[in-house]
Amino acid sequence: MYKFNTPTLTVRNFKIFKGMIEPAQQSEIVNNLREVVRQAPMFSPITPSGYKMTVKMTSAGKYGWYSDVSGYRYVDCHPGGKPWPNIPPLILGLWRKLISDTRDPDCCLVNYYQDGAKMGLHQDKDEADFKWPVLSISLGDDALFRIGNIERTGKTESVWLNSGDVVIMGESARLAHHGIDRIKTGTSRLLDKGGRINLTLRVVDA
Ligand code: MD3
Ligand code: FE
Repeated sequence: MYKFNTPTLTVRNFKIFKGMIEPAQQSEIVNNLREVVRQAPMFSPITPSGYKMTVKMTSAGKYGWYSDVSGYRYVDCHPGGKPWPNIPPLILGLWRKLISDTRDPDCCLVNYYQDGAKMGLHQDKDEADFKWPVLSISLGDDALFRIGNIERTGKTESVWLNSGDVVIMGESARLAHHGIDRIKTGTSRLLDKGGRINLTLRVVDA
């Protein structure tokens, strides 16, 4: 189910490709995202327990990921009411090259971390089927990524993700707990206002 088979490192079946996206292409992706964010402005979702997430988000594609007190889910419109913008072709091209040229992702979730934003340990299980891997692209400041187990508890391992790194989470990694503990502010000049963007490409429908 994925076509690139020489990861720089593999941690608990998370396949990490360091620096796979060259700086010029990173800038091009950021330019494409400016248009996505213009059409679908970032917002901070509310968790089902009522906390405002520290990460800002938006999405592109058929669905966007959304959360409020009613729960986590995929929705077909931005909270402002408009459909999500299309996934930029350059980003789709990476999915087609690395994962599948017959099944496109249904969602490109755009996470933006600034000023101490983090994401607690969680599983991604709002999708209808877990047979497709999730593809992650890191842009901007370095992030400390924590990898856990299928179960909520047990030992975890941490790795730094840098701008241009790509991670593929499939098979046993697909339902592993994971999170972002912290961002090292000012480690990249890719984004004018600093911080880190993570893109995750996901198949949502079965
Ligand atoms: C493992 N994002 O959006 S990307 C998320 O850097 C999320 O913004 C983090 O966790 C970030 O849900 C980590 C790595 C990642 C993304 C999706 C996964 C790991 C995953 C889905 C299943 C398993
Ligand atoms: Fe996740």
